[in-house]
Amino acid sequence: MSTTTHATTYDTLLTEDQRALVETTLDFAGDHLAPHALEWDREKHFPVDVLRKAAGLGLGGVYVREESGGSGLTRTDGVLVFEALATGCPCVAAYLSIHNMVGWMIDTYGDEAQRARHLPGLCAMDDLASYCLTEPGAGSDAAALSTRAVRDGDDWVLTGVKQFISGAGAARLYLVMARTGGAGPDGITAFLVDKDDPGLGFGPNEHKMGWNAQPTRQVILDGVRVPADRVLGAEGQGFRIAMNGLNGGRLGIAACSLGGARSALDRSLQHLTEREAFGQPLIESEALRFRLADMATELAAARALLHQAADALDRKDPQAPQLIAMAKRFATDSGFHIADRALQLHGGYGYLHEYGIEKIVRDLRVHQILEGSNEIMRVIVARGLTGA
Ligand code: FAD
Ligand code: 2MC
Repeated sequence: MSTTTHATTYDTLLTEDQRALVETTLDFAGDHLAPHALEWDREKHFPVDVLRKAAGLGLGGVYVREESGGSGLTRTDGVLVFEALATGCPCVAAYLSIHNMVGWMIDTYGDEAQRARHLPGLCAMDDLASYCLTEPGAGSDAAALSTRAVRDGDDWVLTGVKQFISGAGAARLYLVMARTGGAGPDGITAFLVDKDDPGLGFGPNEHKMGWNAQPTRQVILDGVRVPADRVLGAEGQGFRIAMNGLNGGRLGIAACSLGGARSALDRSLQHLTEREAFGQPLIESEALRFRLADMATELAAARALLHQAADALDRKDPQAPQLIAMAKRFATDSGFHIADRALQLHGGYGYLHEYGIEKIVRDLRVHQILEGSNEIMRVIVARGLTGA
């Protein structure tokens, strides 16, 4: 499949190492994700064995420091990796992004014992991770969460329900944000909960529009008792830890939208070149060529903004959360619109499962909702502008 639509937009800006990273990841996506993506979508199959293969390339601990057993890549490298992976399957790539968000949080906020306990398994993807912030009564307003953790002697006892948790049931480790103090963000603490902890249960796998190659379930905490060493970071620091994790996660999800859109654009170019109507290939139609040109332009603009935001996070720029919110909003909206236009360019074939375009549309739609909806991204950007 041609990648010429993209080479001019960013390849020249990459270092040799980054180019090799992109090539390796594209090969992995082409060999191990793309050929099976439609079947996984149909069968609602979560390809854990393939995730473990990805870990062999260092993709289980992308942002985990090398001294902690990870790949020690930057956020700028990370957006390249997740865009490339998502060309094969945005859904599987997005789960990997979530898993890596949790790994980074443990490496960054965990103590030595926590890093030693969890990171080897996470980096090898022998253990999968889930990030548990959302609740039935608290989604966008995450600081209103009501899952409670009550101190009992040396233990904490957690009670509540987490909603829409990616990887739930399959994951070994659940990073749970729970209320240990008063109302608002300062009363929240992050906990490391193990699948086998008594009292932990799961709802059924949700029936979804897309993202079918990974499970989404409620995580039900019914008096889950954990020792005090399961607190990640300090008591009351959980909301900030959760938000700092999401800064990186939002970059990853945005990159997955670019990868899906890139694949949809490549397929459209190929389809218009091969499909004939009115005595010539459709690609000869200027209207359709202009459509492709706009899609490629939007993709390049979204990528440029995303790379700028990733660089800001690497530099620990205080403006990074705003730039990330801009990039997440723009890249996920653009990605979805590019995929939707690709579907139109395929005519009736775009609507058929076997052509793979409608799956990309379904998968990318949710990126506008999760890891902070695009309305919340606007809230963050507007607060940055107005200071309130
Ligand atoms: P609500 O908060 O109820 O929002 C409803 C609508 O109102 C949205 O359009 C929202 O943008 C808008 N809105 C809300 N507040 C404002 C405002 N102040 N200004 C303007 N508009 C506003 N969560 C996890 O913690 N972990 C996961 O692994 C996870 N995975 C997910 C996987 C899937 C497939 C899905 C669908 C969700 C997942 N989520 C996960 C949850 C996701 O983050 C939330 O769905 C999202 O944050 C929105 O919350 P909500 O669904 O409660 O919507
Ligand atoms: N980076 C760093 N710190 C942040 C931050 C960010 N992106 N966002 C907030 N904070 C800090 C903030 O600076 C403040 O700290 P301090 O008091 O020290 O200054 C603290 O967190 C509280 O922030 P706010 O006062 O802004 O809190 P508020 O409740 O008003 O709103 C909002 C925060 C709306 C930005 C937050 O609730 C939010 O991001 N909501 C969306 C929830 C979300 O993204 N969910 C995703 C779930 S995961 C998922 O979907 C997956 C698929 C994995």
